[in-house]
Amino acid sequence: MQLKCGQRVLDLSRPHVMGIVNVTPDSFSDGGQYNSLDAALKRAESMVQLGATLIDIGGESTRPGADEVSEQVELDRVVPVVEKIAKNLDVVISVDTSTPAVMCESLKVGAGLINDVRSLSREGAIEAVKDSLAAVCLMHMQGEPRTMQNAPHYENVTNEVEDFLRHQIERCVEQGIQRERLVLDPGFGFAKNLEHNLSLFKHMQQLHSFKLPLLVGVSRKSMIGQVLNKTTDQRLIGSVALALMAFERGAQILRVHDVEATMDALKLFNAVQAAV
Ligand code: PT1
Repeated sequence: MQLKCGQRVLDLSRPHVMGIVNVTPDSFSDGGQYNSLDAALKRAESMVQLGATLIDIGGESTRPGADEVSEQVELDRVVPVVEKIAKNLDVVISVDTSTPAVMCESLKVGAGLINDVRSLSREGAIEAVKDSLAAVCLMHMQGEPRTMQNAPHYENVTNEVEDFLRHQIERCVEQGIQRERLVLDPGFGFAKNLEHNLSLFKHMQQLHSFKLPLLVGVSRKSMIGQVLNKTTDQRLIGSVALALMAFERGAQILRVHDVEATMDALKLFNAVQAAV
């Protein structure tokens, strides 16, 4: 399986690590140290050297409780970073945004994947990506980041995530986005309590029914903190463990803060698999 991301192609017969570069001043786990242009480029460069084949750039925090930012603020934060990384590095640039104007401007300067935690639900989002060659990640969430953790409820979380994604795929295809451009994400930590997250993780393989690539983001999230009773800066080992388990369950793209540690785990996994 292959995924076209603008001018680049990802070979999905092997796993891909997507390095997170937050360009928010309040970034939940890197303390917002990388909000200047050169710092973002440096961070991305080091991630690419360590093996990341995608860099995910986000200018709006979507962690639980986070407020939305204005379109202009998001444009100012994200687009110059996308342009700079596109000019300097050989990597697929993913843009973590729900804002149509940010999608449009990012695509013009070299974005290869639009990663929208709101699954292109904002007015004009489908139109913004439709006529590009970029891939699109559709993710499961209920409600909005600011309030999504207020008593989320499911009868069967995996079935409901599957139904939601089926609906989003159909909506996108009907409106002119080719199915081959889509990537799916269960949305760990988005309107889900610990029990929901663990059950969804366990049964993630069910989402392969769509025969579309799966992207998983669990890096440093509170589900790890809740099981291990650890703060965000103590979640590296748990993050790597879950990333490897996601890969075992067929996830092709792993969205992580810690590229080197994740790559080490994947390399060991592959070394064992390649043995006779
Ligand atoms: C994700 C994701 C994302 N996560 C995709 N994009 C975030 N495609 C941002 C917590 O529980 O999983 N997939 N973009 C970050 N969001 C969260 C959510 C961060 C929950 C932290 C938590 O701690």
